[in-house]
Amino acid sequence: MIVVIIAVLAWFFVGYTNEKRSIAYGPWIDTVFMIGRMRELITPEYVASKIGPASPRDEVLLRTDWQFDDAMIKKIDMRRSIATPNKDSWGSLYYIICDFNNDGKVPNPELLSVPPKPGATQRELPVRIALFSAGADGDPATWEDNQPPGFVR
Ligand SMILES: [Ca+2]
Repeated sequence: MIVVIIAVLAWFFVGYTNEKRSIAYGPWIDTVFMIGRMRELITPEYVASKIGPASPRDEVLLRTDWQFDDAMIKKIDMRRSIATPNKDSWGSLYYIICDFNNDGKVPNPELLSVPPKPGATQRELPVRIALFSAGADGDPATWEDNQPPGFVR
C-alpha cells in the first residue's frame, strides 16, 4: 500500500512540476497529506474516546463526524490545508474503520463499499486503523478517485 501511495505521489509531483509551481498544494495533495498525518496520530482508542460510549463499537465504517480536540489538531499541524481532520478537500467526511477489539486487524474497506471494489477479495487488513477519502466524486464505491485508491496491492 505504501508503495502504491509513493508511486501515486511520484506521478503527481512529476505531472505537477511540469505545469506551474505557483500553487503549493492542490485539493488532492492536501487530502493525501491529511490522511497520512491522521494515520500516524489517530488510534482506535482516540476514536473511541471521541465517539462516546453510546456509539457502536463494531468494526464498521464510521464517518469522521466527531469533534477533534485542539491538542490533536495542533499535532496534525496542517493549518493551511483545504482538507481538515474531519473533511477531505471536497468537503466530505472521511471513512474510518478501527480495530476496537484489539486483535490487530480490521475488515477490508474495499469490501464494505456498495458495491465493493472490483476484484477485492482480502477480508481483513493487518492494521489498527483504515482511513480513506471518497475522492472528488464523494462516492466511496468509486475507488479510482478514492484516497488511497485501495488497501490491498
Ligand atoms: Ca470515489
